[in-house]
Amino acid sequence: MVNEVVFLSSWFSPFGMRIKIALAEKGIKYEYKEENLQDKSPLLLKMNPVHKKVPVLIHNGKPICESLVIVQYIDEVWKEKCQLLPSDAYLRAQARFWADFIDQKVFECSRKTCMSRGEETEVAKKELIESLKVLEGELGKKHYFGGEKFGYVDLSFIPFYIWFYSYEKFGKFSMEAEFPKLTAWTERCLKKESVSNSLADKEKVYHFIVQMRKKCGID
Ligand code: GS8
Repeated sequence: MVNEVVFLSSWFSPFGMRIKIALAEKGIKYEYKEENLQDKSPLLLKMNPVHKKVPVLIHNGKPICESLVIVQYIDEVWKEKCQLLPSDAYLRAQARFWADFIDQKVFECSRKTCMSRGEETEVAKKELIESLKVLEGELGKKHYFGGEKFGYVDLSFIPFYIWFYSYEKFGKFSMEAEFPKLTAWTERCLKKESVSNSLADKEKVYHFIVQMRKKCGID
């Protein structure tokens, strides 16, 4: 069977980085197309007409949208190598729960922490610290969120590492002091080439956010 894989994303998208890591973990060859979100390509608009967002994976001409859906698709289609979701149904449900928590809670309050000022930043920062504490507790003494092996929850969360530097700058707190377990977990994840080769530079992301803040009139 032919396996033509095209991947649309933007360099700064943490959601896109999930797909990059999954493709690297599975050793899948693909063509990467960088999207300019200020001037979206006809291909992106055709392949994701509902949300018009990256990432999109196009497998043999058929689009799959939403990063967590894409990762699950990759795991099901390329199932021989390096399973990302657990095979046990209960553990699989738990993994999906935490990935959803990362998107619903962590992403939302981290975006607000970096893209606000004054009182609004303080409220968002408090919520961000609370949700990261929940993740720190869930990780506990484990090596990775799923246990001994890097998996779906790790892959869903590690792209936000590139924002940690910006959390510290805008939220004025130290990730290492507040979250020693998450910090050690980050270092473990970064030792994996699939991860380190897929993440954007954290300072470049910080400067991008600084520009976005100016554009949105926050600074
Ligand atoms: C989020 C994708 C997203 O926000 C997912 O794939 O998991 N829930 C989705 N993509 C952003 C870029 S990253 O911040 C995007 O494409 N934005 C374009 C727009 O909003 O027009």
